[in-house]
Amino acid sequence: MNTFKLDGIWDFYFDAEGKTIADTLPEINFDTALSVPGCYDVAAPFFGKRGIGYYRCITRTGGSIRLSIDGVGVEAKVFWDGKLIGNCPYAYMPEKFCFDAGEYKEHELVIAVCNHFNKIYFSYYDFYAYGGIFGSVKIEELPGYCIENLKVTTLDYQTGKLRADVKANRFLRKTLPITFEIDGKTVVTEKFTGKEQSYEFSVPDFKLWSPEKPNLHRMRVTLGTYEESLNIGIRTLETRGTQLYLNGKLLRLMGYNRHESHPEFGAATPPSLIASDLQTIKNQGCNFIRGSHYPQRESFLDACDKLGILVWEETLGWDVRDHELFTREFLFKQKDQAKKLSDIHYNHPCIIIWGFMNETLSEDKRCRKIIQKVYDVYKANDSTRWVTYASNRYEKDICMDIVDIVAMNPYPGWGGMTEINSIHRIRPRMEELKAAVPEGKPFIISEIGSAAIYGHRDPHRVRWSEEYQAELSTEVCHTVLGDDRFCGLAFWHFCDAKSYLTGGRVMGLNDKGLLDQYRRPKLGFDAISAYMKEFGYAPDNKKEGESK
Ligand code: ADA
Repeated sequence: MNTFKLDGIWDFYFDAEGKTIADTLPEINFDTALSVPGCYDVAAPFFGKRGIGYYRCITRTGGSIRLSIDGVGVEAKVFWDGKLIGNCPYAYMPEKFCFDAGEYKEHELVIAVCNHFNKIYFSYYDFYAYGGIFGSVKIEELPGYCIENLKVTTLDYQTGKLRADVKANRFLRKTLPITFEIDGKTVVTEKFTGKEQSYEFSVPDFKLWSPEKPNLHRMRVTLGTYEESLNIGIRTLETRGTQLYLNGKLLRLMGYNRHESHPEFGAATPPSLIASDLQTIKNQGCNFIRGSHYPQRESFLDACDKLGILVWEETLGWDVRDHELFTREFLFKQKDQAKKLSDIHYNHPCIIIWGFMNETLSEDKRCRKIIQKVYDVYKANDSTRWVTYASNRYEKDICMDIVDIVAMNPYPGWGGMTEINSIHRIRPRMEELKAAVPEGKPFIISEIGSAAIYGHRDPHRVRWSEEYQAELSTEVCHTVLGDDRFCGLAFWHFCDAKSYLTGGRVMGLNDKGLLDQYRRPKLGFDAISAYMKEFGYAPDNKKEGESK
């Protein structure tokens, strides 16, 4: 089976007048060229523009194929030899399309990308809506049928027993042999009949996956002449009272929220930058990233699997206002995203939390229904992971009982702008928040932080100075990390990220990064590093290490 990526330089045309993508392609004069993956609105001549970008590549293939696109912004339609074959309705969401590519010869693939706001990506979100193709474009030449969905679940981390749930696509109409190999050893040889089957087996010479020892096994599955290979990690998540456990060991999460954002790449950050961001986080002693506020790239998740960085991945939806929130369309789109995301990224051991609807109206009964429904979709599709949303309704929140982990985004020490310094407010506020969490629920701080303009130094430690951010970050570490009532902490945020000039964002940036947008550390980053060096954050994990 032939598989290849189409990443490279594609033909490009920008229609500045375009508002929505039609189902038929117009006559296009591809007058320039751009990179895929890449964003068209991060550099001249299309910097900051909104419209439709048409990307074209010519590729030699044929027969039954599966085309994968690892995220676009803000939405896209996909055309094969001029014919519409599918939509990418959600920004950042990976999509796959199986179709008959025709005779084996050169074909034209056009991806039309529109970066106007839409009914899931609203203009008031506090992160820039980039236009482009954010991840790789891949083709798999199929024998007609294929495995549409493969879910590998750890059944018992003590014996290395797994279950693989296999769903074939609708083109499979006969019984075929299926095999599973792990690290080159065959563990299952069976017949695959019908559309869906499950297999249980033990991994020979298994090693557990954990943040400290991110051991991966290589799995190869063949169904008739179809095959696919993937990395798997053996690990189990569990809650005991208010505490989180991974493979039976107490787990403490410490890290950052992170946007896919860079001045030169926009949301199409290259694997080299992703890997160096993750190394920076890991070297500091952190083990956790909240992928705020949308689905993540495959390269990011692959790197987290390999480096042992735990991930909260979430659907797109940020502080959505009531007239947009309480519509059927919004609920449908949240549920649809939750299902797609938990299908497509199911096999990444790094993902431990599925999230949705950042900072929603969780004090409202009508919103409670939505939260329950999206939660149920995730849980029905994946009962092995924790599901939550990040709340900023605090004491008023009426939905905390629904989710597996209560997550809050408080900003004590940053608000209260009439004071010169509000850092003394952090401790008492954290005590109040602890009291607001329902008894018996694990609790994490999913965002906390303060703005600092890179290079802005001030002897009086005023707001927006690096000193203020450093002092606040240290106080947060002291308050949260030593206290067992908190299972985790994610600073807002790893690095500065492009937003808009509206909402008081200096230079159009969300400048609460501990690094600036070019990844230069501010004093706050060093302050956290110093804290981690002195105190660590998960003594239990640190002392013991792990054998199996
Ligand atoms: C919220 C939100 C973040 C960011 C942050 C801020 O907590 O979830 O996306 O906008 O506020 O910087 O104010």
